[in-house]
Amino acid sequence: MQINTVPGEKERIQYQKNGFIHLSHIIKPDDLTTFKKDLRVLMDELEPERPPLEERDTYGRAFTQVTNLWQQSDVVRDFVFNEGLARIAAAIMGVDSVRLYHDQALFKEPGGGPTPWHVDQVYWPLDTNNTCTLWIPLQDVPLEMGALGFAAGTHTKQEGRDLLISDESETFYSDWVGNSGFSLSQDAFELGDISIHNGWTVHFAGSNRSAKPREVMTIIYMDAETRLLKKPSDTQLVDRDAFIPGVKPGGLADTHLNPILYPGK
Ligand SMILES: O=C(O)CCC(=O)C(=O)O
Repeated sequence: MQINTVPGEKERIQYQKNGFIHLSHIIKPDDLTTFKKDLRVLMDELEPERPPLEERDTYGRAFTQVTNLWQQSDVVRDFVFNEGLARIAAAIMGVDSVRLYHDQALFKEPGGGPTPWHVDQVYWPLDTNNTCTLWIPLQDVPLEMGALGFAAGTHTKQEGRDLLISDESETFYSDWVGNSGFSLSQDAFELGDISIHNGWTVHFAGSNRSAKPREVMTIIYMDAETRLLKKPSDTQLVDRDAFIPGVKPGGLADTHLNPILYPGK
């Protein structure tokens, strides 16, 4: 998969100001359609058996989530380790070099519920603000299929930073964002578009009111110099054990699960 676009200064400044950016026509649609077929086969093997939608809680209705798929398949490994995508992450954050934190597939089935307003980094034991997620839809995502939406500028604020994804985070952030004058952005995605958001940006996704699954692959990067927080929370220690195993608080996040993806070797 050949990625030729590198965000410039204008995009970097926009990202730094808003905490997110939508980039159009980054990946060739054919590459994504081929990847989607392989990922679907893998997800069918790995997806946990799940109760019907109406019996799940809010988080469970939002999506099916499987992490670090790159360890399961060479096709996914090639996708996640793509240097062009990692170069976009480095350029938009304005850092020299990025590592993998982890990947995850997020599939929102037809009828799947909204993804509550939340911030990602509450889960991450990372002592840096230079983290970002590339959100890569594997088909067009019109608004009614559950496009991602962001509250611009919230990545610099401290409010609600202890709230995990839940009905509580939804209530808190929808009130706060609604009453504090942040501008909201929720755009449809064409196949080939991606968005990038900072780990502290407040965001959500709508429910999937279409008849098709909304299949999305995400790659989460961090500045290659990232260290673990000196005092991670219990929740963050769960992520540490899964994604940066064995590293002590304060240590460099550089296990075999966190290769430097840009610059490549
Ligand atoms: O895809 C979704 O529904 C939510 C994605 C999200 O919150 C994220 O990637 O941080």
